Amino acid sequence: MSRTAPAPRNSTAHWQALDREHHLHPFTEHKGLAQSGARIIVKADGTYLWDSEGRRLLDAFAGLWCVNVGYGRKELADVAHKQMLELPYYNTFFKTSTPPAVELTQILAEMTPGNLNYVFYGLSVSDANDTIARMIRQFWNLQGKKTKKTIIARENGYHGSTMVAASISGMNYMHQLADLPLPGFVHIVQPYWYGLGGKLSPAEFGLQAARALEDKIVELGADNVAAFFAEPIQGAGGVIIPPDSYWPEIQRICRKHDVLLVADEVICGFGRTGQTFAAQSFGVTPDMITMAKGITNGAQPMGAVAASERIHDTIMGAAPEGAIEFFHGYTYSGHPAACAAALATLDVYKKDGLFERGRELSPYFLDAVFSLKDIPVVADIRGYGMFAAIDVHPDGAPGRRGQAFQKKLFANGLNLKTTGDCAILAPPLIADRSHVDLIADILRKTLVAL
Ligand code: PXG
Repeated sequence: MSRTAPAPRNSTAHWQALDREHHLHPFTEHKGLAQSGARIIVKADGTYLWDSEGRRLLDAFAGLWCVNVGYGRKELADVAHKQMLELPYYNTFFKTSTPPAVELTQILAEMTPGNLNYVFYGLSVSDANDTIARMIRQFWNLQGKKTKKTIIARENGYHGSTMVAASISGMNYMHQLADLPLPGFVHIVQPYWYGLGGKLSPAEFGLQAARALEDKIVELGADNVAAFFAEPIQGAGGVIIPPDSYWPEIQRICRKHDVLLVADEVICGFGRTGQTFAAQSFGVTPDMITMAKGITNGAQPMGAVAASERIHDTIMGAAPEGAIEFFHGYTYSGHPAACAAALATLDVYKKDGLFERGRELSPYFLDAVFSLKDIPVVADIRGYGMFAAIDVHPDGAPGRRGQAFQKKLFANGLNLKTTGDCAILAPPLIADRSHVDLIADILRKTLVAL
């Protein structure tokens, strides 16, 4: 117990001291946090955040890839408020539903590609990916192909933090101390041309990276492979944009070997690539997709799975011996306030034409980011739609310069995330040219002085 006088209530020191005492943070190095204290964010509006020191930060990371329609949207708060007065909670188990869940499902079934007409709700994409892994097992068991069990995903992919989602993820540092991946999850090379392409052209490398999937399927035997999971563009892994040749070849391989294709659209979905879902941008039709984040603008926790008719008909259809119950669900599946917030968010996308707006702003945004290429500390720049990443040359230990970069950006009024020595940009879709100019100015000023 400290004998020094406590910090005044509501001061930064007060929040930091209390936070340090009991709070276990996700993806955080706690020894370092204890020394520096947490950054305390106290409010937000539009594309800006404010911290407890009164500093205003332009948010070039949409919260955590969530806040596509911006902060402080009254429409979202109003519908959630109204719903919480009308029916704050009821479950969707045991043949029950609620109006917001019914309406949302209808709209999502229309928005999703192909015949992905069936939607299951969860709270996050970690649990949505668990749900998919479970559905896939049931699907192949019911199809009578009981050996089709292995899930293939990619190195450096991120699919969440539950035991199954972390096993699908291909980040070694997540696996190491937790004895992961679980049996039955394997990983292939990521389509990262800048890092792994060597002398190949992007198109050649895209085909080679896709064919690593076919090699793995042949090695394991197609009768043992259930599904391939991938983010259309890897987000957390550093905005890894596959060459154009990659996705069509992946689709061809999955179809040839009857391996289900699962697209994790949690970051890419809802306008980030210029279309509703990135699968549409890349011209592929997965069997299942996961979505979250931009579905409610982050204002309520929600994850969702969309499944094709084939999957639905097999899992939920009549078994030879009679009806099958789907023994899976979460207390908050289809939560009425979350569904209401999602309906309001989807309405804003439509009313404000935000997917078109992102598509129109994208060339200006990408030009602004690529204009930083001349700065000596910049190693690589990648971008697509309203995504971008800037790799800086390492300085000593990997990630050291990235961390210093992020810290200086905050000090200069820009919020974004760094992964190692890579800075990631995903501004809200409501951003305009003046926000892009400010992002580019702060980046240049900070990079030049790094
Ligand atoms: N899949 C993808 C593609 C994600 O980006 C998840 C699954 C897990 O979602 P939940 O809702 O369970 O958190 C995510 C989450 C980062 C970062 O560093 C990205 C996420 C989470 C934390 C950090 O970019 N995305």
